[in-house]
Amino acid sequence: MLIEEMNSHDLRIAMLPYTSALKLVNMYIETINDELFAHKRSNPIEHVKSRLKRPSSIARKLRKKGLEPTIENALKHIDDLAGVRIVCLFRDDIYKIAQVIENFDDIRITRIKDYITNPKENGYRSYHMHIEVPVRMLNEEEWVKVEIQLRTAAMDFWASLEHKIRYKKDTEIPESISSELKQCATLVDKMDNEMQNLNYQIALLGDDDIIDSETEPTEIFDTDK
Ligand code: 0O2
Repeated sequence: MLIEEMNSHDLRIAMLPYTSALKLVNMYIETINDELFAHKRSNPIEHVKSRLKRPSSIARKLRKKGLEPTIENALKHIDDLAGVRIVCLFRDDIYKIAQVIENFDDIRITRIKDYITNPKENGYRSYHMHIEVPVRMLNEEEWVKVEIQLRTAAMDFWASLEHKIRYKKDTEIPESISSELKQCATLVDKMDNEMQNLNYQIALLGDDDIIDSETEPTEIFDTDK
């Protein structure tokens, strides 16, 4: 059956494992955040957003891949039905958090796409982890796919605007806008470099502990309904 023709009850049932997977991954991330704060007095995660992909977005992606937009195809061919975005202030924090996630015993890493080291042609930068987590359903345990995107706040700002332009417009993006966006991506990268350097210099002053210990671990979650 075509996704867009499914009723909301059937869709919710089909997506239940992904809803549970998101809860599990959010719990892991909260643990990482709390542990880093407790042991290192550091708050590397600025915020976390999680979402289930909308039916219209699933159908669009399947059509783009040349597939019929059915739920079976979605479950088989789409890796980001459940998605979590972790936004950090500094680029180094992205790799630190990715490393911690990789070390979790009960997470399978199936694919890494490092669009920070290898940005996309349009300037897009982010670190993508395709993972699987074990979800206990009523009758069985299932390994469920989740895509984690890690980026800095500056990369997130750029990607949000680019996403809006790309999906709002049915027509091709004018060359002038694409090229300006690409220039902005270069500026964002430069700013991320400079902020990272500044952060190192501040840490060398030896007061980084004082700065962070003034704050409790922040409320990092923002879940799309
Ligand atoms: P939405 O609306 O955010 O969900 P693949 O099957 O792995 O080859 P896929 O899944 O397109 O192809 O992989 P990719 O390129 O890693 O993209 C996965 C998601 O990353 C996208 O999901 C976007 O959220 C984000 N992304 C990737 N490239 C770009 C980009 O150039 N600009 C922006 N703003 N985001 C990007 P969706 O389904 O495209 O969109």
